[in-house]
Amino acid sequence: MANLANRFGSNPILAPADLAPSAPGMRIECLLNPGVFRFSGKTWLLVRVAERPEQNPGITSLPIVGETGQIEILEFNNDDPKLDRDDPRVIRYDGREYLTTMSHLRLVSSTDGIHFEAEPDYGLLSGSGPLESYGIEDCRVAQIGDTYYLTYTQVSQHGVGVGLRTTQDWHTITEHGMMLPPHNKDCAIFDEVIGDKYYVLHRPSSPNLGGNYIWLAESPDLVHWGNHHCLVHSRPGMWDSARVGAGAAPIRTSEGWLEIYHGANHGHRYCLGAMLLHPEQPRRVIARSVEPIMEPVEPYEQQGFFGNVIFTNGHVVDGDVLTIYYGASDTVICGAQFSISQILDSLS
Ligand code: MAN
Repeated sequence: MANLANRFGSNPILAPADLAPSAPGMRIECLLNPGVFRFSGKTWLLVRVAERPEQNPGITSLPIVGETGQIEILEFNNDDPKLDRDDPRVIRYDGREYLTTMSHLRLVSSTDGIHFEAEPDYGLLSGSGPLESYGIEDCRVAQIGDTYYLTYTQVSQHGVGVGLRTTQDWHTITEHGMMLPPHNKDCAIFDEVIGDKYYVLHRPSSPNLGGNYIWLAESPDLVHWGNHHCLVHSRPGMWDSARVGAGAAPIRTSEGWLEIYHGANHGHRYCLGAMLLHPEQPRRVIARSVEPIMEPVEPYEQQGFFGNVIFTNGHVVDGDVLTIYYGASDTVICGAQFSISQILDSLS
């Protein structure tokens, strides 16, 4: 097992009880999958907060954003034969799918990168409009110049796509609508231009022919994305046999762009691996982890709302030290450090 992670001794660093629900009657079920950035001398997490109403016996209640923009609560009788509750994350009723929780994004900050506190002066980011009526999830934060680019999952009955918002001060946040249409998620913009182009990793799904693969696209202006190219597939029989998806923006190294990605097998076990992209031609994959660099082995990574999950979409880099923040079991937030040169060595 190629486990290269050095986990924080204080894991988990944030749990649902550490934050207040967004409204009376709501309960935070999960904190997960934070975007990460540095701003005003501190490390910040843009945490995904998944909530639902307090549950009553025999009834599944879930929130959606109604047409007027207000949160509405839907209720389903657990005995109803049309109700399928097999997956804790999604229910199916009469041919339609709903998320059991609704997610918004919340800012917390830290001076030491380990102890995080709520930032009540900064508003929370919620779903808005018909393409985000089931919430917003798993935001990557890229910084280009003094602008932060937020790419996140938009969820609604219309499908799962990638939304874009930008900000410079985290008080005024501009919405740019849907950047990549369904089905697409796990979208990470590179923090630097290569040649004269912006690049992005993304993860369209093509379930009938193809799969859940990581793609690369380019843009002259961060608005128009094209020249799509499929970078890596899931690999039959391996730890990433069912799905793969990018983490945060790739890290520039002396050997190329190092991307930490998640891979899951058909048992929904989510691990992390790495791949190395050519420094000038990022569509060339130079190397890829045969074994995961991090697997769910700690109790908090194996048990929770959805167990056996390590999912990262945010990190900070200090020289050779890569600090990732990750969602564990879709329930709590944790941290771990890696040596970048050790990851690169594991790829050769
Ligand atoms: C999907 C996403 C993630 C989540 C994992 C594991 O990839 O919804 O947000 O962490 O599944 O449930």
